[in-house]
Amino acid sequence: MLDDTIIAISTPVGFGGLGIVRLSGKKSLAVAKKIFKPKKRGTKIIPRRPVLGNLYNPEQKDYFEEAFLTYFPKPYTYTREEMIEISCHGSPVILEQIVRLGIKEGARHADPGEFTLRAYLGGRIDILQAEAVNDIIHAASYKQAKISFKQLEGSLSKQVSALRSQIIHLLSQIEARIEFPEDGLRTSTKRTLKTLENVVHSVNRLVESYNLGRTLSEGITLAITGRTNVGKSTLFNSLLEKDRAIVTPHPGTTRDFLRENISIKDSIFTLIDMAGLGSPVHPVEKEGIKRGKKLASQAEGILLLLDASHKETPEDFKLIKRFQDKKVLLLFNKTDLPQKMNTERVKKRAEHTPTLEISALKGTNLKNLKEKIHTLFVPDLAQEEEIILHLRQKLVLEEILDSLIEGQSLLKQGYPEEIYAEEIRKAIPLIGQLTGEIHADDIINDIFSRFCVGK
Ligand SMILES: Nc1nc2c(ncn2[C@@H]2O[C@H](COP(=O)(O)OP(=O)(O)OP(=O)(O)O)[C@@H](O)[C@H]2O)c(=O)[nH]1
Ligand SMILES: [Mg+2]
Repeated sequence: MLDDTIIAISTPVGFGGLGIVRLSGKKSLAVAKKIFKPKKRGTKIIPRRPVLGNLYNPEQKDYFEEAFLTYFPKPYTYTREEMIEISCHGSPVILEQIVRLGIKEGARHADPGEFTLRAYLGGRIDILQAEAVNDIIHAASYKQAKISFKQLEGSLSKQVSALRSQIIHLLSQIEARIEFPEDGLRTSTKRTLKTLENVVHSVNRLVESYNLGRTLSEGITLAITGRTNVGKSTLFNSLLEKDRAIVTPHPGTTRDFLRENISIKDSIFTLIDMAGLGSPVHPVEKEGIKRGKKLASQAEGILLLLDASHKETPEDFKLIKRFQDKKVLLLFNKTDLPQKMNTERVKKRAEHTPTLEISALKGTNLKNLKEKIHTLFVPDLAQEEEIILHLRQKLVLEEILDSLIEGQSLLKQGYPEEIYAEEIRKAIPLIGQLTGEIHADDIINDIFSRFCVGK
């Protein structure tokens, strides 16, 4: 499979200032030379230096576009193979023509992610780094992009490899005890247990970091909730800066939920507008409320809206209580109207819940609201902490954790070395699976099928 030469458009589908076609494989330069002619006859193609020329259609014996060609000789390329980049106008018609002609001249159309797959198969990056490539492209926030960049540079791979060394070291200690029980090599069980504890701790931290990783890569879900008519949909629209949800003066306007993304600073949030949590009059409203409650309970954060132009009611307190175990921002809305609500009393009942007075209709305090949403709901990252962004990685790490914990427990119960070493040893191939050193076709296919063609 690695014998052939692949070609694909690497820039997004559509019109653009520039478009890039890439080739990778032995015949890259030969294929490119058939369809690209330097402006100045006889110009030498020097590695890594763009050459200006014209694109040539060998079938019609005609030129059809101006382009830059850059030749990257192996092995210092993205794929570790010979590579060519053709950069021209971002016209889908022209880009597709280049690919078609390239195929005519002996290249094959690349599969999704095949350039990166080749980088992996060529040993330039491991699977963790390949996943990071795709994460950078699809980053939901600047923060996540930076994490992925570090992982592409190998930060996570290094940590995993340190983990493997620790486990191998531990196993060799145990094995020495098995083979030379009488020797001076005897390490105390206590010391083995201590090392094992450290390893368990670091694997566990990685597993737990996935919660944060998921939030960073998928965005943070915020449910806008409250009683009917308090201004949820108005706030939803104001935050989105578009007239997305229907707003009317009648309670029970929103029934189905709406979901839209906004970005605040470096992070993406998914806002959900939903039916007001009141006493339903209509069966549709009832269903809407049921769904709303479920969405609110699953959301990472709650924007709980109260109407400050009305006196507080027992239902308001009930809602505050319902969400007391969640991350809540309490919003007093309609502050442009004469205030009837005793906000101090409500704040007291809401205890430590942060609050803000706004007018969703007039846009008052919305800037502060965005600031507050960011500080409250975006998790803080310690710079040096590694974050897992993929469920796949988390699941393998959990299996590693299981085997280590099982070994730990057998050791504590006084089982012989052979028995608990066996459990700990199970972690080694799992680490190989995590980094892609152990090649499993279905996993590899699954990972690369999520890539764009041309990457
Ligand atoms: N004066 C004033 N009116 C507002 C404000 N926010 C919303 N309203 C009005 O309150 C009414 C209800 O607003 P919606 O945004 O539909 O309220 P909702 O909470 O989505 O209502 P349901 O979907 O029925 O639960 C509309 O007439 C809005 O114009 C505000 O900040 N100030
Ligand atoms: Mg509504």
